[in-house]
Amino acid sequence: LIENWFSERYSENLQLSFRVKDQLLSIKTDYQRIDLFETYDFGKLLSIDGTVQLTEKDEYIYHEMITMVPFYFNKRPKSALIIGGGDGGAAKRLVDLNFERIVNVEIDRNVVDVSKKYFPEIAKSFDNNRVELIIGDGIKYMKNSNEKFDRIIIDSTDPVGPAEGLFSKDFYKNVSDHLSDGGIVVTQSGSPYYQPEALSMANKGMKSIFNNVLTYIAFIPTYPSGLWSFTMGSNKDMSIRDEKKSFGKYFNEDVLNGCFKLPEFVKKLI
Ligand code: AG3
Repeated sequence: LIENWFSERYSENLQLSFRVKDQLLSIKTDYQRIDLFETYDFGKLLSIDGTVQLTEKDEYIYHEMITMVPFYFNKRPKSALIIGGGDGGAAKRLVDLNFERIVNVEIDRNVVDVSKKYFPEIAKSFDNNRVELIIGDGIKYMKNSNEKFDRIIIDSTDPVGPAEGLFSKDFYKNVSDHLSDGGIVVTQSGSPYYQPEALSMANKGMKSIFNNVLTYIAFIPTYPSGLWSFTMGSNKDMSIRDEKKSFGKYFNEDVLNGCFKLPEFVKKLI
């Protein structure tokens, strides 16, 4: 009996394996390798360069947390820029949160095409008339545009390869120039357990540019260690506004209030 498995390697000695029914796609693009699997436990799974990006079953956790947490801070935001996020999962949540203008800059057209084909429920956000999809380099886009946004969401891969620059101080300076008054940037900042340098890099970079920086965590079963971090920054104070909170499948008001309570080893990284 032959069984097929997809594994993401976390270290020399540890990997997470998903038993798969089928491999639906494997392509090498100008930027990265993209694989698509039909798994037993998590539905379709998209991986980039061997790392899990999203699965049908648990994508809601990451996408709710990267959009809904910063949404409830400060004045109600109306415009957002997403860097990365070519699957459309972040854009979808912003549409649901009634953002009026959403610009999504994804470097690799293939990520969008693959998502449209295999995750149509998620990628349909790109058909919404409030969403503008731009295929291009987020770093260049920031340099050439002078539009300001209420939220900037950096939905990147790990800080190796094409996404490395998205964790740098220079990039955060550009981000800062594109935030409206009281605007907030948020980035995924890796697994505090397996990628402590990603969290430290995001924090250090943001603290050198922004007056206020906050880190929060979520449980994401298909990412390294399951414990995932996000880091947000602003030049203004950040506080949760008084408004009735809606909830998702993971996000609710308790999660919003609790996700900033960090374990000691995580605090030491920031
Ligand atoms: N963005 C990337 C999460 C990084 C996952 N890293 C890993 N598995 N080593 C998620 C893309 C979803 N829009």
